[in-house]
Amino acid sequence: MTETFSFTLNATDGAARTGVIHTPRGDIRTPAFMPVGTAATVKAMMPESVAATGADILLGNTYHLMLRPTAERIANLGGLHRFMNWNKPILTDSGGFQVMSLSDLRKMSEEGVTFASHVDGSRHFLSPERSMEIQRLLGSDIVMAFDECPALPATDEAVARSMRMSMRWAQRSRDAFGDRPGHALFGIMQGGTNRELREESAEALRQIGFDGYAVGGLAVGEGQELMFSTLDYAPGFLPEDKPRYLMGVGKPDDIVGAVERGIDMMDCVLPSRSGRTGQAWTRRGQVNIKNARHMDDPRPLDEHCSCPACRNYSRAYLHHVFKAQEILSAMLLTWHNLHYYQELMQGLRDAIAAGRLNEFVAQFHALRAEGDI
Ligand code: PRF
Ligand code: ZN
Repeated sequence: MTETFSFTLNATDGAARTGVIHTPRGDIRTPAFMPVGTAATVKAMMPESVAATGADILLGNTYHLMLRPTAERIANLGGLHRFMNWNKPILTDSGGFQVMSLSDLRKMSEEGVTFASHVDGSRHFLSPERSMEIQRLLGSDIVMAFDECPALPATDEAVARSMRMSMRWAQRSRDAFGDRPGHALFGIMQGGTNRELREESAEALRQIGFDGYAVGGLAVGEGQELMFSTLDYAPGFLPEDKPRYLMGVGKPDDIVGAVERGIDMMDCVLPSRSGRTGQAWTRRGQVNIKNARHMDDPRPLDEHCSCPACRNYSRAYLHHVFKAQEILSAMLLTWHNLHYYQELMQGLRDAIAAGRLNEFVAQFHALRAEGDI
């Protein structure tokens, strides 16, 4: 195991890349999908089961953990890895994005943001400095800079003003993070769907210097077409020798399109959240297990899937436990969805390494077009 953080690029195919992020807590194979463990748990999954799906890294949230059980309590209990029994790498988001989407009574200034907790209404403050302190207390392996993510659509002027503040916050995040061997700090590019603003943001981040770079501010209501057209140029503004992380993405076809455009890491609640609402993701697209057509179906969800839900249970059973509101329903569907996502990432990594990503993507779309059988 290495004691430092580094990124090795192993192969490229067009704009797509495959490599390994080395951390003291283990390697992260890229392109990587990070399951979301918001409240120190990937909902409905034991951590060893998350690892069994093939995940090398989890995402945790500054916002949720600072409110409950608090970062100081987790630090006193030995840090987030020990607290939640996950010994592989953890990336933590910095909090600003969740403040804007979840909290009440927000008040934003150059200094930071004050807000009321969505849990109990208590008042809190987040700034670049406080976010770096919380992520240090949690023991996060990959720390995200504190930023602001404007909702789209927004005027160029509003996006530019917000992006420039995020770049000043990026410098403050860098200064507050300091030098922590083995831990990485990622900057977050903003700038909406405006090419000049993306370029300006990337240049500001490169000047500061980070261990990796995120593309923030996408998948916030602009639609897949605009997201992809932004990803046609935005990753290219970032250093080639550092990982590139697209935040909060996405559906399987979003992930494939992002990887084709040079993205190395992604996270999304979709596979875990869908697992709790009866939605399964398979090679043939989405399957709604609630549908009555599954009631008498003895076949597995996907006969080619090796996850426990597909190996040991019928569609009829998965339909039944969902309808009966059994906890096992969320467990099995979440496991399947995370397994499917990780298998997709392995397929992408193998295809890029073999220089046959185009074929892989064509097959991915062809099977989905056939639909569920
Ligand atoms: N910034 C941060 N977290 C995020 C985003 C962002 O822009 C997004 C945008 N899709 C998701 N999560 N800090
Ligand atoms: Zn399965």
